[in-house]
Amino acid sequence: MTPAATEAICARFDASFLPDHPLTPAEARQAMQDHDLILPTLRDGFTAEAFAGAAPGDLRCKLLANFGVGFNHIDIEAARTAGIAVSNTPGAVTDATADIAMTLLLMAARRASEGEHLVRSGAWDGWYPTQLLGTHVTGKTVGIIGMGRIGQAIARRCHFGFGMRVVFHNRSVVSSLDFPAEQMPDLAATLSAADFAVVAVPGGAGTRHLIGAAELAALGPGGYLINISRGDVVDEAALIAALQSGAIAGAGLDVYEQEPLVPEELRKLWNVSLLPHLGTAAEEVRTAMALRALDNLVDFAEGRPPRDLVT
Ligand code: 8YV
Repeated sequence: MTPAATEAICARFDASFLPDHPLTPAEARQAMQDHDLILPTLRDGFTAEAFAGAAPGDLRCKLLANFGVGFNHIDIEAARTAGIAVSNTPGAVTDATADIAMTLLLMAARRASEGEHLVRSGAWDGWYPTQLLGTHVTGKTVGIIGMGRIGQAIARRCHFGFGMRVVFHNRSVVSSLDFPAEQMPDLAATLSAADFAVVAVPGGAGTRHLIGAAELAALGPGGYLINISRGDVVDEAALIAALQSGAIAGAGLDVYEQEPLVPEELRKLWNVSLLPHLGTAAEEVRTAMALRALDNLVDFAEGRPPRDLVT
C-alpha cells in the first residue's frame, strides 16, 4: 500500500500486513481464519481450494474488500458458500487503466518499443525518411470489446483526443453514451471494422479465450490488438502465432495468461509492446483504490452493506 493508504487503514483498523508475496490458497485460508476483514490483491489465491468445505461462520473473515476492480482471483461462488462477502473498487481504476490502453495503442501504432530499443542499444545510426514507419492513429477505427466504465473511458479518449471512429461490442445494449459510437451486431463484426481492437471486458470463466485465432483473423493483417483487462481473455498461443505470421499487424499487452510469466516467443517479437500490468500504477490511483476498499471495510464494520459489493 502507498504510505497515505497505509496510514488511513491503520488509523481505522487494527491492521496486520500479510507476507509480501502472493498468498497461496493455504495462506489465503489461514488469513481468513485469522482476520475479520481482508484487502486482497490480484495475486492472492482466494481459489476454491482456499474456501474448501467452509460453511458460513467456519472462517473468521466476513469480507474480502478486493484492492482493484477485477476479482477473477477470488472464487466468488466458493466465497458465497462460505458466507464471505466480496467487494471491489470500481471508479478508482477507470481513468488510469484507460490511459494505459492509450499508451499501448500509441506504442503499437508508432512502433515505440522498437524505437526505444534502437536508441538504448546504441544501434541508431540517424534519421531517414522511411525509418520505423508505423501507422497513423487519427481517423482510424477503434473497436472496444466491453463497453463498461473502462471501455467508455477508452472510447472517449479515442473520439475526443485522437479523432478516431468508435465501434464496440457489448453483451447488453449500451444506449446513453455522450459521444458518437456504433454498437456492432457481434464480436466478429466489431473486429472486422476495427483498425485497433481494445479488450476491456472483465476476466474470469465467462470471457476466457474470447479472442482466439478466428477473432484475430477477423481483425486482420492491418489490425492491432490491445489488452488491458485480463490475460486469459486472449488465447496467448493464438496471439503469438498471429503476430509471427502477420495475421495481425501488432499488439500492445499489459496483462498475460500466467503472470508474471511472459512466453519467450512473445518477448522475442518486436511487433508487440509489453508492459508489466501497469494499468493502475500511479501513486494517486493506488491510494484512491485503497481508500475505496477502506470505504467498503468501514461500511461493513459499521453495519451497512459495503457500497461496492460484488457478492
Ligand atoms: C490492480 C487491476 O493493480 O483493478 C484491477 O482489476 O487489474 C489492477 O490495475 C490490481 O487489481 C491490484 O490488485
